[in-house]
Amino acid sequence: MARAAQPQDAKTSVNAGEAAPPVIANRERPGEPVRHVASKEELLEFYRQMLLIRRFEEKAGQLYGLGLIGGFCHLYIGQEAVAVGIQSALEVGKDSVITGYRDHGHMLAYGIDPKLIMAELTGRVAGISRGKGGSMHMFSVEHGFYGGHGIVGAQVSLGTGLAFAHKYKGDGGINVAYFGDGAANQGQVSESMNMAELWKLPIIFVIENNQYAMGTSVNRSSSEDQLFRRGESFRVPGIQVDGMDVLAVRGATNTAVEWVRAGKGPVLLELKTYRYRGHSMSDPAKYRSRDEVQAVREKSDPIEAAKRELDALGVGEDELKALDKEIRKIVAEAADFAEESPEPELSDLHTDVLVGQY
Ligand SMILES: Cc1ncc(C[n+]2csc(CCOP(=O)(O)OP(=O)(O)O)c2C)c(N)n1
Ligand SMILES: [Mg+2]
Repeated sequence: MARAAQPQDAKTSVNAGEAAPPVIANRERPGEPVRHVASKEELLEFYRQMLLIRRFEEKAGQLYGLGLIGGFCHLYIGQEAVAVGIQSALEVGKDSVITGYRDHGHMLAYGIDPKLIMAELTGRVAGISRGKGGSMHMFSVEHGFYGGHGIVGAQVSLGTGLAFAHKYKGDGGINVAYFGDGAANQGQVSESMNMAELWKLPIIFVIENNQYAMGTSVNRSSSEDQLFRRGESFRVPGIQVDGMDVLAVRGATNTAVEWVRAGKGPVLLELKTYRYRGHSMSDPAKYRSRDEVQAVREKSDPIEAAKRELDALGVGEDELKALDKEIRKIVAEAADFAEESPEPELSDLHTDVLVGQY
């Protein structure tokens, strides 16, 4: 029989709403996350990164419209605070990251050169995966960025494998595996959580709950739509976070990182966020109203929220305008670079497919 929710149930959740997770007796859980306290400089840097992602994605949308980007292209506009808040808490080169096809923002937030990412989108040889991965399949082993994956949910099992490797090698790294609300219903995600908790693997499972999986809303597809509870039957603690607030994201990530790095096993973060654009560039978005999108933009935009906080910290409009100008220049240069770089040679068709010879 279901038990009534207790006040202490909401302890590990932010914005948990009325629903609260059951308490598991005598079990240590990560502490209650607190909103990250950022200096002016740090918040300005988060703002800069979020704006870079937004302007980059707007430009990618334009290049797609011009026919310069082929295949699928999934934009990250609206979700910027998630990648920036989480990636900023990781150690590049020590930790590993893996995500789905909506991956441009994660790479940018990890400090990867926008030119190399844009050239990958246009399928040019100067791209980070030599123009052969495209929007959905970008990689940078140097940064510990293991893609970019098109099979929904598959990155979660692969991320669990990366976490196993961190533990096996004893390199002190952790893995962050990002996936969507739709992917959260994949069987392999549950299998991965079970194994990760059993073996106390150093992994943070990150559900980017942008409310939709293609045209299906989370409430239509999920019997339990409070996705931070998805790990409960495997004893994976879950934290629900306002994914439109970069400092809330960073605060929850701090808590999760501390727990996971200490060898206590996985944590599940559910980031409540929203995508402003269609699922991909070819989505007419008939499953939701314009008013719904507009309302989120007006009330919860992560960049506007950071701007208001910067204003309160004394950062003037002029400084932010200059920053926007600088970012537009970086993005324009990336687009020029991506258009001018040559396509791969035909002889490259069979290279980089297998790591070794068989
Ligand atoms: C195994 C598998 N099933 C179906 C698809 C088709 N598909 C691509 S994206 C997608 C929706 C996934 O939504 P979500 O996990 O919420 O991620 P989001 O696109 O919102 O970031 C589906 C069903 C796929 N690529 N792989
Ligand atoms: Mg989704």
